Amino acid sequence: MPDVRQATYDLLRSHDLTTIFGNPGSNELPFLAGMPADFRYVLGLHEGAVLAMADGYALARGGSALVNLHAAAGTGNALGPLTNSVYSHSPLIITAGQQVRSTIGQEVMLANVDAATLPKPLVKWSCEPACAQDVPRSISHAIHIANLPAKGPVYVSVPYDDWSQEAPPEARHLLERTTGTAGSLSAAQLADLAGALDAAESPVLVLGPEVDAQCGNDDAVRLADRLGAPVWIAPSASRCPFPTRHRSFRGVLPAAVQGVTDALAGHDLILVVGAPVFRYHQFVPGEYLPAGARLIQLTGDPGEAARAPMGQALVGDVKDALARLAEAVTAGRRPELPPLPEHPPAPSGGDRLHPAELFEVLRENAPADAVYVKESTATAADFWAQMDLSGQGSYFFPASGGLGFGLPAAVGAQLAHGDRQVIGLIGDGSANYGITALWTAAQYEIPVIIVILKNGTYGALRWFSKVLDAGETPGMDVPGIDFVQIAGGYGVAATSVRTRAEFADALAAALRSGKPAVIEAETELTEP
Ligand code: TPP
Repeated sequence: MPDVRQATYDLLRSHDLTTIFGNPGSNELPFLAGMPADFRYVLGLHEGAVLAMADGYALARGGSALVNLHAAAGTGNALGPLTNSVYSHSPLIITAGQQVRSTIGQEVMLANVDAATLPKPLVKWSCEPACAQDVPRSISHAIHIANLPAKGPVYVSVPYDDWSQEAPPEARHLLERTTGTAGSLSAAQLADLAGALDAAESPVLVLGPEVDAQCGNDDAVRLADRLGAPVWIAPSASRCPFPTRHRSFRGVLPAAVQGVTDALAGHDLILVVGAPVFRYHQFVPGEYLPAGARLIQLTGDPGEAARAPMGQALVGDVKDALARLAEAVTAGRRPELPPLPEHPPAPSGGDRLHPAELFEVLRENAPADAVYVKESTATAADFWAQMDLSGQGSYFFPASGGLGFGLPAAVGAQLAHGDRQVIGLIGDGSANYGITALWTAAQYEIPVIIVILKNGTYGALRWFSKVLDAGETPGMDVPGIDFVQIAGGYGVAATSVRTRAEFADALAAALRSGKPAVIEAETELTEP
C-alpha cells in the first residue's frame, strides 16, 4: 500500500505538476525527502519570489503551478505577490508544511496556528485535511477547485507526520478524476447579443485579460473585423488580448471613471469581454457610462459579473462566446476602419535613455514573439505607443498592482517557455521586491533578460502625488542602487547603459548569450 507521500506524488504527476517552486523548512523536509526523480525542485530564496516565479510559470504555460512554502512565516512572506495571483486567476496549488499533528495545539515552534485561515481571503479555497488519510483527496480537491472557473490560488497545510502514514486504497481513484465546465451562451443569448451588436450604431469592444488567458485573441480579431468596431483594452491591463497594430486597436482605457467614459463617448453599445467592469485605480468621480450607451459584459467569473456597478452581464466561456459571436454578427455593416498611423517618433533622451527609445529598440530588435513581463509603472504610455504585441501570452503585468511580481514572474515565465524569449521590463523601485529571483535564474540557467529601467525614483508615485494633489511626500526616491553589482553577486551577467546604441548592443549580446542577463538602463523619468 503506498504511503500518503507517494499517493500525493502520483496525484501531482497525473496533473502534470512535477515542478515544485519552494523554499523549504523543517516541516517540509519529510515531503521533499521522498521527491521522485521525475520531479524538479526550483529553489527561490524568499517566498515572495517563489510565489511570483510560480505565478509567471503558470501564466506562461497556461496551467497550474505547484508551490511549497514553509508554514506560517513562509506563507506570510508570499502573501504580497499572492494578491496578484488572485486577480490574474492563476491556479496556484500552494502547499505548506505543518508541525506534527498532535503538537499543533501546543503551539510548538513552527506550528502554523489556524493554518487554513492564514491565506484568506486571498485564496479561493483553503484547508488542513482532517486526518492524514484525507491528504491526497484534499490536494486533489485543491487542484480541481483551483482550475474551475473562476480560477484562482488555493492552499493546503499538511502536518509533516502525515506523509509516512498509509494512504487509503480509494486514493487511486483520484488519479483518474477530471472536472470541467460546460457553460457557453445559449442559442437565444447568442442571438440576442448578435442582434444587439448588429443593431448598434457604433459598437465598441473592451477586452480583458481573460481573452488572452483563454487564447481567444484571434476570435476577438475576427469579431472586431466583422463588426468594423474599435477595440480597447480594459483598464489596469494585466495581459494583452488584442494585437496592438491592428486597425481596430485604440489602446488601454484609463483607469478612472470619467476617463473611461470620455474615451468611450459616442458609442451606443459597449461589449466588455473577459474583464471586470472596471478595474479603476485613481479615483476621479464622474459618469460611469457615456450618454446613451448600453454596456454588456461577458465574463467567466461570477464575482466579476456580480460586483460591476452597471451593465448587464453573462457568465460563460469567453473564447467560445467570441468565436460564435464572430460568426453570428453581420459582416460589412460599417466601413472598414483606416489603418493605424505609424508609431510616434520616440523622443531621444538627453544623457539618459528615454523609455520610448528603449521600447523602440526592443520593437526593432527583440524577437517578434518575445514575452514581456512588465513592472515599470511610470512608462505605460510609452510602452503601449511603441510596442508591437501580436501573439497570445505576450504581456504580463501585476494584476493587483502589487510590486514584487515582475522580476520573479519573468524568471518563471522563461522556465515555462523553452521556445520564446522572455524580457522583464522592471522599474528600479520594483526590482528590489523580488530581486532574489536572479539567483534562481543563475543557478537553474534560465536565460531570461531583465531590463531594469533606472530613473532613480518611484516614478508612478511622483505622478500620483500630482493626481492626489499631495505635494512633496517622503520616501519617493531610490538613489544609490547598483544593479550591476547586485546581479553579479547573484551570478547573473549585467551591464549598465545610457544611450540607445549601448542598449541595442547590450540587448543583442544578451539575446546571443543564451544565459540570464541584466541590463540596467539609466532612463528619464516619464509619466504613465
Ligand atoms: N508596495 C507594493 C508591494 N506594491 C505597490 N504597488 C507599492 C508598494 C506602491 N507603488 C506603486 S508604484 C511604485 C510604488 C512604490 C513605484 C514603482 O517604482 P519603479 O519600479 O521605479 O517604477 P517607475 O514608476 O519609476 O516606472
